[in-house]
Order: sequence, then structure tokens, then C-alpha cells
Amino acid sequence: MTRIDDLPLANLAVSADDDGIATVTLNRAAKRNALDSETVEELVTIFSALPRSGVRAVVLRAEGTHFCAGLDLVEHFKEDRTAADFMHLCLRWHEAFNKMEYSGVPIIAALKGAVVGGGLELASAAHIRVADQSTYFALPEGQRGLFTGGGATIRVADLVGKARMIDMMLTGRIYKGEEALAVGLCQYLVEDSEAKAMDLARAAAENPPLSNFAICSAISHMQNMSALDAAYAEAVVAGVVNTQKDARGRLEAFANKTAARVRPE
Ligand code: 1HE
Repeated sequence: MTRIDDLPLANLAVSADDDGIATVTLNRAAKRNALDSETVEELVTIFSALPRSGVRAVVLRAEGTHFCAGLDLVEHFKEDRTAADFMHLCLRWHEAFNKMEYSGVPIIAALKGAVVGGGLELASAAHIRVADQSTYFALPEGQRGLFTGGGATIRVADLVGKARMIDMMLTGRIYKGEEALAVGLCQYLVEDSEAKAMDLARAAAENPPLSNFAICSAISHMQNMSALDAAYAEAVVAGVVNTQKDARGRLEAFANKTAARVRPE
């Protein structure tokens, strides 16, 4: 088990409660939680440690009124990076976001304000996105003379489809509210995204960790495979997960007619 309470962090904060729900906070509100290279390293550190910390679910939230303003444009300007420098930086973004997506631990993003550029790339690496009425989504890379480098071509295209992503990047189109929900940028639109994200994290944490591990890593891996290989991998994962000891009591309760039924009310 890795301890998460003594990780060296400046721009992020992490804590866990007694139920194993961790809260990861983007803690650079004065810069609208823009992702500088130090913050990206901290994301790698946190999301490398969390899957081995015994944590059962994670809420990813932000200080201030904006979730994340994306790439730190001021740092990028001042560093005047070479192509190779920026490529290596992008690989660290990928390291961080892959650690999130393939972690096996449910990550619920509580969104507000700007979720733009690299901020949307960060949000799209979470397993569930919860927006409030202030939340808006954009990919302003085109207007900044940039291109996505933190996985948007994979994850944002996956959420909204290629055509919408290209429109967002070419025209600076902003999605919010019901429209953002309808196109798949978020799965929930609520008054209080943090409270809802915490409720969802608590609900997910009730599942056996091995089931959550499969849900929060196997599906992503399988999307990278051919259908034939994915079907094979699914059978193998199901063989392991569906015979776990943790499931016996739940199956017994259903067989004994004491388990909750799956009903809409
Ligand atoms: C920043 C950043 C940033 C704010 N990098 N410092 N992302 C963008 O194009 C979004 C750029 N940011 C904005 O459009 C606005 O800042 C917000 C709409 C997010 C917030 O507006 P507001 O009025 O609340 O704040 P502000 O006055 O614009 O900024 C407050 C401070 O945060 C200010 O610093 P200060 O030292 O002058 O107080 C800003 O400079 C700072 N700040 N956003 C650096 N992004 C892997 S490739 C990914 C490519 C991309 O992500 S492109 C999208 C970049």
C-alpha cells in the first residue's frame, strides 16, 4: 500500500476519508488551475500512487470558480520550447491521463466554470464527468495557434465524435448546460457538481474493488483491441471478476430474494 498523505505536492492536494473516498483538488486557482509542467508531474505522482493506496473511488475537484484553464500558456510562452521539448511534455500529460483512465479506480470529475483545452483533456480522462450550471467546455487551441497534446484527439473525440471535436477546435464553439449533456461532454448536469460527484463516488465504492478495476481499466483497454481480441479479453476478465469471492454474498442474496431489484423508482 502506498501512503497518499505525504506525497510532495504544491499545485494539487489529496486527502482520503474513512470510507476510502479520495479527493484530489486542483489547487492553483489564482492561475485558474492552468496545467504547468509541475502540476502535470504532480498528477503523475498522485495517480500512480492512488491505485495502490487502498482508495475505493476518487473525486477530482478544483479550487476557485474554474475547473481548469488548460495548458499553462504563460509558462509555454516563457519557455519558448522546442518541438522536442513540447513532445516530451505531452508524453508526461499522457502518462498522467493514462494513469487516470487505466487506473482501475473510479475517478469522478466535479466540474465548474471553464473546462477548456487541456482542462477538457484532464476531465475526459476521468470515468464520470459531473457539470453544474456554470460549467462550459471548449477547445480553444485553434484560436491560440496550438493543437491538442493531452489526448483530446482520443478521449474528447470518443466523447463527442470527430465532427463535433473538429467544429470545437476550428470555430471555438463552446458547449454548456443541456447541450453539453446531450453531446456527451458530461454525464450529469446538476446544481452542485461536487456533492453529486461525492454521491457517485460513494455509490461506486460500494462495488467490489475488483469489479471497479475491470470497469475502470478493461473497457478502455478493450477499446484499443480488435473486436476478436476484445471479446477474448472480456471473457478472461469476466472469468476472474465474475468468480470473485466478494460476489458470492451478493449472488446468494439475489438467490434468496433478499437483494435489491433493478427497478427505475
Ligand atoms: C492562465 C491561464 C492559462 C488563466 N495559462 N495562465 N487555455 C485557454 O486558452 C484558456 C485561457 N484562460 C482564459 O480564457 C481565462 O483565464 C478563463 C476564462 C479560464 C478565466 O478567466 P478569468 O477572467 O476568471 O481569469 P483571467 O483574468 O483571465 O486569469 C487569471 C489569472 O490566471 C491570470 O494570471 P495573473 O498572473 O495575470 O493573475 C491569467 O494569466 C492566469 N491564467 N488561464 C496560464 N491557460 C497539451 S496541449 C493543451 C493546449 C491547451 O490547453 S490550449 C487552451 C489554453
